[in-house]
Amino acid sequence: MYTLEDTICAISTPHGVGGIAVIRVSGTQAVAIVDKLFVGRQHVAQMASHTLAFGTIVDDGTTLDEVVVSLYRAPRSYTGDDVVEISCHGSQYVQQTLLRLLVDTGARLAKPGEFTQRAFLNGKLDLTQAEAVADLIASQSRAEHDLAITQMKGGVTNQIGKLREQLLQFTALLELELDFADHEELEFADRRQLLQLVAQIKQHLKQLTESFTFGNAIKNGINVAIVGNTNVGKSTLLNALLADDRAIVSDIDGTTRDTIEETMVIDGMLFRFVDTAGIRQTNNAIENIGIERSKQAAKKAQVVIWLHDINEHVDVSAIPHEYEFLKDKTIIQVINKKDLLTETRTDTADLVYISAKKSEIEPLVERLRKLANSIPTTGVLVSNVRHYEALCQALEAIERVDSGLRDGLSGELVALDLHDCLDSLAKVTGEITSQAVLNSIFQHFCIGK
Ligand SMILES: Nc1nc2c(ncn2[C@@H]2O[C@H](COP(=O)(O)OP(=O)(O)OP(=O)(O)O)[C@@H](O)[C@H]2O)c(=O)[nH]1
Ligand SMILES: [Mg+2]
Repeated sequence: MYTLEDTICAISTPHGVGGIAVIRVSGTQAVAIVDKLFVGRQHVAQMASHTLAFGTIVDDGTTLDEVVVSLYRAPRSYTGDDVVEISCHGSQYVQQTLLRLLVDTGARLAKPGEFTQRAFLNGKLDLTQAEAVADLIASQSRAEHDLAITQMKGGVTNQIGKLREQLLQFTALLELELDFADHEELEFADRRQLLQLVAQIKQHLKQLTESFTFGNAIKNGINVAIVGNTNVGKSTLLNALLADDRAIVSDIDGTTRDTIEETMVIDGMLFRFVDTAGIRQTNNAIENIGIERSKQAAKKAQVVIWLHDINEHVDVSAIPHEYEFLKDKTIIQVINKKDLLTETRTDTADLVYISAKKSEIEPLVERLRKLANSIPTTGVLVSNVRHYEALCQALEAIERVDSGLRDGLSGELVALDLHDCLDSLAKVTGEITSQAVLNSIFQHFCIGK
């Protein structure tokens, strides 16, 4: 579907009106095409690479706009092709006309992510770095941003490189054994050494796959479900957290029917709060659908805020039977409407008191802050499902190598599993890939990147 021969173009800045807009042209004909439209002190073809020139874009003898062109000669450009970027004024008319002129002159409209895909195909980036570009563009929190930058700088690639080194060392030892299979008395690579090396690789792969829990939380946000009986103030709490009148609040039981999800960044970490329908026995079919959705939201959440009304008899150990599945999640037990409290209470349980209505929610926010800070954000964390799945396959393969060695499996068979492991790692960086995988990755990019 994609070819490297075409010269492609797209508006790289957001759609709409702006101060300036940047239109990017990449390919062997980029310079020639722009030169047919650009009038400056010199032709683009005569410009030195990595320089700018001021001039006008002329359409049929009339000036369309005054622009600045930047030239990046292959291979020292983002895509690895010749790239010309035209900075024009951000009028939609100018942008669209310029794009049409480029197409009329021989360029083709770029598909989503096609510039980055070219960078990958031209060997400027590996696949993890290309994916990091999309993650960086989509990042909403500091942690997400840091994760993308580490990956873009080759964090994951370096880890894979280390693993591959260990694996090659292992293969060399194993092959030495294979070469001398006729001389059983010769033991070049003793089993202990091989097993030690396998243990190291396994440990390394385990660390990487386990880091996905954190990486995923950073990338997709920490899901927090606000759950509790009707009328305890769940929607009021969501509004207080967002400092916005997002959800409908009323003293009628069963006000919230559908789940409402909103995001917020606390201490650099993205949180996804889900307000849910209050739990109660009801014959109302629609409300029951809402209650079922509350359960689903709680199932998906990593953290549950279990909210109680201060006048409710609170038995925090008594999570309703049908919510048993919450056992393994982080549950924060919160007592709301503390403004209604007249006497002081001494609780043994770990309860957080708030007044959502009065926006006195600091003790709860403090808990969330602690949670945000407990998530490691430095070092290499796997945050991409595709990487996670390939690393899990690599881990499975190395576990087979391990048990194969212990069970005295022949060297050739062990080598097969070893190659499986190497192949899985190569899938992460994109050394082994298919057009279908590439399409599924790049279709999620924006046009112009
Ligand atoms: N005094 C007091 N009232 C509160 C507080 N928080 C919420 N309320 C009131 O409690 C009532 C119910 O609030 P909601 O936020 O709609 O409760 P909910 O848990 O979302 O209820 P459902 O959607 O029906 O499950 C409203 O009248 C709120 O004004 C609080 O901190 N103090
Ligand atoms: Mg509600």
